[in-house]
Amino acid sequence: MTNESLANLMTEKRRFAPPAEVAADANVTADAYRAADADRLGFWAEQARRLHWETEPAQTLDWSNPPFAKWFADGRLNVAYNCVDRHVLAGHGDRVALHFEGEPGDSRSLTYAELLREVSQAAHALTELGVEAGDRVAIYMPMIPETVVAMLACARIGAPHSVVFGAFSADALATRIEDADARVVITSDGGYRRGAPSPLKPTVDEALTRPGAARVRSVLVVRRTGQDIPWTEGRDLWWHELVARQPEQHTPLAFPAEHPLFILYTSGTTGRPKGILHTSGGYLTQTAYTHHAVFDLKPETDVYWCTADVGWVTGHSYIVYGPLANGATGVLYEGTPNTPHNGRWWEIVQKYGVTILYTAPTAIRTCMKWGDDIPAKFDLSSLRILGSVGEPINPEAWIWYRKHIGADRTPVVDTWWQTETGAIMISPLPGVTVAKPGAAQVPLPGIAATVVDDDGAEVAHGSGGYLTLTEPWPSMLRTIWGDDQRYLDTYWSRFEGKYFAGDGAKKDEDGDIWLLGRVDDVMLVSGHNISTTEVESALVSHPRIAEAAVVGATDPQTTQAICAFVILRGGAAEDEGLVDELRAHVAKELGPIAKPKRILPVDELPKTRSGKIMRRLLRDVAENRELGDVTTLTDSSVMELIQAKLPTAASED
Ligand code: 6R9
Repeated sequence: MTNESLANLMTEKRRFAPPAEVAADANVTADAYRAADADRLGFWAEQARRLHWETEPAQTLDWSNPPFAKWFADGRLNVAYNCVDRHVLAGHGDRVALHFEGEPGDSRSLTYAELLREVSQAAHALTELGVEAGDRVAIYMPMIPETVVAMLACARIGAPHSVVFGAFSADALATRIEDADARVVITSDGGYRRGAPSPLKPTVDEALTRPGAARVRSVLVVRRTGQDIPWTEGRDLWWHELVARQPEQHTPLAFPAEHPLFILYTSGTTGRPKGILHTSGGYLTQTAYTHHAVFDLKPETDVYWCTADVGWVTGHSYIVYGPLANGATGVLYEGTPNTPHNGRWWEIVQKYGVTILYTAPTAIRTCMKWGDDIPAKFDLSSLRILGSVGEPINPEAWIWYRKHIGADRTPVVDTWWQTETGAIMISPLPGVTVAKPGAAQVPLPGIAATVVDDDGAEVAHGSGGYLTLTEPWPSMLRTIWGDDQRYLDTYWSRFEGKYFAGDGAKKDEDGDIWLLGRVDDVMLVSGHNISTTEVESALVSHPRIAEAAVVGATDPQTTQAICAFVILRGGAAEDEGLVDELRAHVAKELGPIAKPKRILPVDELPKTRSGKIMRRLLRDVAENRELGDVTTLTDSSVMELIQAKLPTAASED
């Protein structure tokens, strides 16, 4: 794959140097790059010392059987002890670990001492249910403190958890329970979403009727909404009954660094979902280090909020493990950004004095759509660092984020990583990097990444290709659960000796990395490769457009034709000239070849809960096919609305 141009992504020429006050007091300076370049493994061995090891590791990396890595293999530690106990023992028991904000407005702040008590009791409860080290536990929960407690309780007793998104269907849940052979499920009666209680337990009940999930023997249920729920005596147990009667002290055992910590499923393009396996010591080292470095976390004073769902890897690494390993004070919000009003997030920032905010480009663009006046009503002056993750952030949204949320003052860090990488890999450092809006820019210290061509050769500056990782890293996936061959085939077979991430990227003239989206999404138009990211970015740079999703639909003349689905900015009205105006705008930004054949204004785009646009479904619509699997959509009615609009609004040449 080559990319024809990056004209639009790179038209934003402004550069943002780190603010003097951030640079002066930054956790990590440019020295970190030098140290890691001089001795990569020594650098990671040093980072591992952030953790408490029951047995200090003498080995750093064992790469004798690539690509099966072992990091810190002779070290022993307990992950939950590192995230909770040691902060209490260091005298920080009264520090808030989590400010929980329920969607209906209820709130609860949990200190590290309280978290320790709850995690200890939950660990005893799981043991009482017969869970032993190595046994898998499925967690199907809303965004409430008990979810974090449940994850840490599993970690404490060495039982790998498999968190399944609370929005997944009974079938999706059943397949994941079966693949991991989980015998215990932790869930809740429900959670609050969009102003109403939304049930979860009935979905678990349904999942457990599937033959593959029939071996589950216990379902532990947190009471959150108080709804009436079906109950199976002998199998179902209330959390508040079982957990609350357990002893408040629990002695954690140390496990080898390579002991499995969790499995997290990502949907493969075909068939069975892939259970990404992460282990303990390397994962915790890199999540803790990156959280410290990329967000410049000062645990005594910062209030850190990652808006991701805990069922996404971002929730695992940057709500739970990284921040808690660092003794951070975090915010956990249960609901949607627009319940009961479009300013709910900013109200939360104001209420808790949030200093670091980590969210997804799609959320930022949604806020752009709602209008600048909404965040302007709140006091956001506490914010000092903003982060982005999940998709390429187009320069327009980057600038908006910095200006309207960050008072034109805060650094914005665009962090590239994946479920498979476990932790952030490519990102600016807020006190070091001169930021380029729209680019993730540089591999973090200790990380080796590059862009290669079809033959696996590194591309020259100014060229595009495939993003690859060229050296093992501590938080890398260890395998696909139960399927080493699929691990080899999926990630290590395309380029000899390199991990291929599935993303297209370009190196600019300075060697900085710009992400261009999944290579599967690249369009082929009359012999030219065009990235969906670039056309989307060009569309969003038009003042009337808030969001855009672009797909290539099969076309008899041009191989693929560019189809764009756009959402108008708050207040902008759809008129006859709009589609022509947008096509002309893209032609001007990127060249006539990138001009969309069809542009369809819509009210919403199909997205997963982690905020990724499901282009696959839009392609189905654009090609008049029946829709594929919609179970991972946040809101499946979106597709019906889009389909209903299709025939009339399309613009043809
Ligand atoms: C953490 C997470 C991974 C895919 C990844 C890429 C896209 C994530 C990005 C980004 C451009 C960024 N992605 N962060 N693309 N810039 N800063 O998102 O994990 O859900 O596994 O998705 O997301 O395409 O390959 P996951």
